[in-house]
Amino acid sequence: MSGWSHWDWPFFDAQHETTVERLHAWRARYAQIEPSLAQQPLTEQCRLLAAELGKAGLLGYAVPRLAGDTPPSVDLRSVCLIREALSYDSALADFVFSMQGIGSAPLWLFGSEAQRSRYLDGCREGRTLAAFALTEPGGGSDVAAITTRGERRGERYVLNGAKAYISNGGIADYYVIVARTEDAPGAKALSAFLVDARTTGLKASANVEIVAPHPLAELELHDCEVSADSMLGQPGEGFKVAMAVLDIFRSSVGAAAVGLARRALDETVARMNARTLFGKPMAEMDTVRMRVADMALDTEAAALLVYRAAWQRDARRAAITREASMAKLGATEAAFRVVDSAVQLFGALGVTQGCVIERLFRDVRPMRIYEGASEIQKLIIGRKVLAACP
Ligand code: COS
Repeated sequence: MSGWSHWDWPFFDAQHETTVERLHAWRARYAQIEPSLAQQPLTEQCRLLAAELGKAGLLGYAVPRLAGDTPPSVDLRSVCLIREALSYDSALADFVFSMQGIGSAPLWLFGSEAQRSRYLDGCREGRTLAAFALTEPGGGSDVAAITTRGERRGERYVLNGAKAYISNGGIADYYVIVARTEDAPGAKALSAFLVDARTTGLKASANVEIVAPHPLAELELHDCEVSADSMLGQPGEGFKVAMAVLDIFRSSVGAAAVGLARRALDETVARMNARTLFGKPMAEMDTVRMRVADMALDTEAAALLVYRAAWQRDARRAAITREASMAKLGATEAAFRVVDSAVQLFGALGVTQGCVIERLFRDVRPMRIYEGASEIQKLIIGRKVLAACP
């Protein structure tokens, strides 16, 4: 990771040296396990990666231990450093890490003592896989329009509806499911539930295949009964739960995108120096130099947006809705341009199956869609900027 020296930026503290040391150890371990991992089916790869990430002490950064009355939180700069380094080598390892964070955050942010103690240690150790079920077949961008119902019947809620594109669907041990619990439209009628994967009436479909393979399924909820104390937070707080989780993890999607961009840039630099065209190394061609300059600028600017947002949340304990959206939007769009340039400079090899650049191209594309499409990030940023104007 030649360009990976930014952890001495002023955004970081002494504690981040430990994060970086753990990442160096992880990369050495990953190089050992990668060949045998690749022989396993996708779901098994995810379980093994979760166990390894747990053993390496990395999942603890996504699933924090709770200390007394201090409001639970992650060190977002560490989460971003980890996602960047993981995605540089393996988008699947990054996926596993991020899902443990996204799927556990509703518990450590809003869960009761009983809910937390049932699952969080397992999440931190990589024994328990988590999932967050927000998106529905009717759409994912408009959270306030969720149609899955949660009807109260005495001391129980009965869930009916469907969820789509649920990461870890089919392999998760539990799901956080957002459903409409009031007979009213809008954001304030939603509540979040913690549903064990073995609950009767909850069914996951076969794996949905996408360009960047990872466990992904549709969920069917048919008279799925849960006790009233399965709710996370208060009735009507489902939208708040979802936004709180997204506010934390959105900037880290940008970090994962930076990891892909750095890998594309490093691979491109190596190839441009090695390959001769029209009698000289491609690195000596001005057209190549200009494109590589754009790639480097995009990568560095993206990293600055990401670590600015993470620093702001960690150091100032401030809400970072606008900065997180900027980091997610700026970094995923930039990484897409960088990887696309790498494909162009690699020529036919760049679109050949098995070439690292081809894999990066498939890995980067969905990032502009999930955890809030680019258009949603623009909507959030535009609203915030306009509301702040004098
Ligand atoms: N943090 C805290 N509160 C928030 C918030 C946030 N990030 N965003 C909105 N709210 C509050 C608002 O302040 C508002 O409260 P009041 O009614 O008390 O004023 C309420 O929640 C409703 O907000 P808003 O009117 O902005 O909701 P909209 O339905 O217009 O839009 C967006 C919300 C588009 C931002 C939301 O639906 C969203 O993030 N969509 C993308 C979802 C996504 O990322 N899906 C992919 C899931 S992959 S896990």
